[in-house]
Amino acid sequence: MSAEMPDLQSLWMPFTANRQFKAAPRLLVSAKGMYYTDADGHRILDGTAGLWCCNAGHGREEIIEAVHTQMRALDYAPPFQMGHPLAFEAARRLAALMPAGLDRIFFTNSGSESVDTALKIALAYHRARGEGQRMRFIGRERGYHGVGFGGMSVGGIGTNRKAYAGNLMPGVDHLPATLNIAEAAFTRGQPAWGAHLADDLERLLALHDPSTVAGVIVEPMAGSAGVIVPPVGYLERLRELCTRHGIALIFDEVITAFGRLGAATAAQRFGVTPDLLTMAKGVNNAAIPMGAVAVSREIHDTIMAAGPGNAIELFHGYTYSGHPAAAAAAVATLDLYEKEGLFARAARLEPVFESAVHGLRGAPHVKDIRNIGMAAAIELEPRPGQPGARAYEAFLACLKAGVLVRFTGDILAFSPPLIIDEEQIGTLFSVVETALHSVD
Ligand code: PXG
Ligand code: PLP
Repeated sequence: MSAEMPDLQSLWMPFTANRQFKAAPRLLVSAKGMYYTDADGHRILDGTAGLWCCNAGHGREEIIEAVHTQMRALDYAPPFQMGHPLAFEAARRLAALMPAGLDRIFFTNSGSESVDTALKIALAYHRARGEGQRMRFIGRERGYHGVGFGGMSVGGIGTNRKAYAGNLMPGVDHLPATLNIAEAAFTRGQPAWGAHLADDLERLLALHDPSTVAGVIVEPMAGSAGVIVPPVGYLERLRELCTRHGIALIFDEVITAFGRLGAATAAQRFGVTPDLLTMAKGVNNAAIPMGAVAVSREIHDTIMAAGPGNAIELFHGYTYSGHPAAAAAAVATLDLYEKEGLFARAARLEPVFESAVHGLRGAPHVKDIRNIGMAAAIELEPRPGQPGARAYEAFLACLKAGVLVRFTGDILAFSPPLIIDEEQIGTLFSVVETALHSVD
């Protein structure tokens, strides 16, 4: 190793096989544009935009400069009962990007906090309008909504819930996942099969009584579970049922917002507007931790109208809500997205990306390929008795060949920065193809 190896023992790494990692560490030491550099000095093409978050690519001078300038002027200001101009400006800019009507912005520091915030706002809204009996939430199997107790409860990934099962939020039920490889393998974009799965919401509402349900939360495209694209008509049906029964529809757009699907949000791509929309990651290119919730006027104004004018309307917030450095990075990032037309670029490159990933149909072990926008997944047949081993080995082979991909279970996922070019898309998938040929 050229860079000195740090002592690895003190750090308990998140969502990581710590013992396996520490036996053979993989350290990134710098990044610029589409590439990371590892501790050995190798250049690595970023096929994942970090963790679905560096949508404008790495080391963007405009963001670095904005953060520096802000830190020199004002390092921190309390967000409770005080304010600073850039938080307001970041909110104004975000509001302008959101679907029409979702123009009130609450800042958090992560996707997990955004989800817990959205759930709390939904409860507070119903209470403020005299419907405090609405306490249930409906999530979806295979959904990922972060790791807070709220998000974990509405989430639908068994491994994330198992150890905590006895203390999850009460009053939560789940819709079925929409992925069905038998019915819709190798679908390009939205599957034609599966809109009827939204009818399960009607069944759950009949079971619990709709007047007890506060909110329905889904990822418009499930990212963590391996790029599960909504069937044609599915989100529309959820919207219709929530509207009919006075239930808040929450889209968790922590991954899908900021161009991943070729539009500012998945809501805009699919033409379905939720009542609350959670985001994080791409909000400021992941330069500084930040998340946000976009809230409808109706929900915001209902909560604002409750109580006397000197009362705190919502008993919720974080020490770092709208942190000056994060807000500066957000404004600079939104400028970059706009100046470089990165959402439109993602839409333009989608067909190239789609045909490149589907070109791996027929490669060894490939069981399904799915994609939308600049997101795609290749699901592998698990090696008998060793679930996850194939995808892990393929991930390692890609890394060795200079390409970073994401693996989860036996799924490889791809979500490059939106600045990727056609040649780099070609390199990404040819490396993956070679890697698949190299694993048993
Ligand atoms: N909701 C959604 C839809 C997410 O994708 C979160 C909430 C939580 O965000 P924070 O910032 O608290 O991590 C996420 C995060 C992966 C992967 O590779 C995905 C996420 C995080 C880490 C890895 O699938 N999504
Ligand atoms: N725990 C303690 C003891 C605290 O004092 C605070 C905030 O003041 C928190 C947790 C919450 O921290 P944050 O606002 O960063 O979420």
